[in-house]
Amino acid sequence: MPMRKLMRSSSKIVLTIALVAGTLFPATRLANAGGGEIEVTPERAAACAKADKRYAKLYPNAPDDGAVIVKLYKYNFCPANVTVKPGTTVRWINVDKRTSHSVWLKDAKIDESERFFPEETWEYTFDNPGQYPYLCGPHWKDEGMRGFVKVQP
Ligand SMILES: [Cu+2]
Repeated sequence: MPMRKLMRSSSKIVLTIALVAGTLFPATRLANAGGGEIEVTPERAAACAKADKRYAKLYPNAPDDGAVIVKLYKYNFCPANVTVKPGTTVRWINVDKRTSHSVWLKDAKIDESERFFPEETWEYTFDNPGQYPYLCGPHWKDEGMRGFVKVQP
């Protein structure tokens, strides 16, 4: 086979492999392949800045009971990545206006939460060190709504 043709066909093979890999492992998954952390795009960071403002407005006098707060807003977990000590409760608060969400610690084989509506919460206490990627049941596939909890050793 002439070199040119060989090069062309091997680049086709590379493309095919990339396409297959893209099908098997969606982009978000590939982006997480390293440490499991969620990639925060500028768009998601901007949405989370709004989520913080909304949270502050909704709960101006929220007591600090040691729980780590993750807001759910416009198909984002805010912040998407949290690192906590063992025994920490993470409390997810829906600060959206209409949309209900869930928290699904699928890889840890923990049942998906009920769908919770704006200004409702769900929480979980992480006793064991490890990495806990999680999803929003209704929105992880199409909206890439995913989060990540790292529990320190
Ligand atoms: Cu959701």
